[in-house]
Amino acid sequence: MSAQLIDGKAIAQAIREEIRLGVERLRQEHGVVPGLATVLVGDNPASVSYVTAKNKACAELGMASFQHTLPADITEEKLLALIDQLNRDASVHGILVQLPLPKGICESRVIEAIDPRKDVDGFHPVNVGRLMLGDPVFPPCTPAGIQALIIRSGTPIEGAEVVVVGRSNIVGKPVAVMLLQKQRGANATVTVCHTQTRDLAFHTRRADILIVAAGRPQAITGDMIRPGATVIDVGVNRVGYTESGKVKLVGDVDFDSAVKVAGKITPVPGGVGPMTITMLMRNTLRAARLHLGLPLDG
Ligand code: L34
Repeated sequence: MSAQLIDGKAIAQAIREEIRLGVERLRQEHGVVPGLATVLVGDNPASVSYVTAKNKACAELGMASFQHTLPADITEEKLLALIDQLNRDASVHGILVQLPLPKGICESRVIEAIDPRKDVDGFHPVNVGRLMLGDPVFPPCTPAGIQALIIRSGTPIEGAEVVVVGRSNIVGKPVAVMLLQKQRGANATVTVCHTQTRDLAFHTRRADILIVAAGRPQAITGDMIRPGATVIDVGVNRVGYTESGKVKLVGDVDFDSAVKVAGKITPVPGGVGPMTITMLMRNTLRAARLHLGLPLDG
């Protein structure tokens, strides 16, 4: 038996079409075009490719994007000055500072400088707090994408045993909180594993839904997966080049062994990645609606 593939690209495309219609309606009814400012510091190849994809998605959905590319040796002061300028720019509804930032720049200080009403990543402490309380204005993009993938794959979340591998502020912690909430599309029993977990496989084998954001290539193998489980692979690791000279990507799950055991599984690429960008687009539309005082989902 081989697991059913969860096609993140196709699901992302379907959601993007809904967002495109929302953007079009906002333009017609209110004369406002949602605008996203992206800030890229340095030239990390993965970051360059993700930010490029984000700006391209804006164009495809009828949104404006303003790309700011800064040298890796920029001072924190100058970066903070740019953020201040974007906070005050009325054509900018969302601000995204691509992470990680170069050494010497304090990420938390930069994130806290973003106006929470424009924090489309949902990383500002105010937005993290709202997420914890169960009523986020900007659900963080990768966790929101994961939740949407699970729901659209037809896997029930209510009452399920969810195991998250990884406890980062970007993925592990927020996705655990989201799936724990007393809400539709959540209500799971959530376990969070990490580098100090004593017996990782003991936990992962109990999972109906296994979410892997370990940050380590192929950390989870088929023998660690419960037969029939839904497996969400959040990892995007660049591990050399294919024969045709393209970057070779692998996830945090060893796909070849996992696909034989899982019930449903996301591929890398084409799984969570496209969903992250889609949820950023949704949050940018929400930011524009917030700016206009409109209901966020509309
Ligand atoms: N501020 N920094 C901020 N916000 C984020 O939401 C991110 N993240 C993570 C890194 N830093 C961030 C992203 O955007 C990771 N991430 C991200 C976005 C898109 C993709 C992967 C990670 C993606 O589209 N992945 C494609 C393959 C792309 C490729 O060829 O490299 C995929 O199909 O998985």
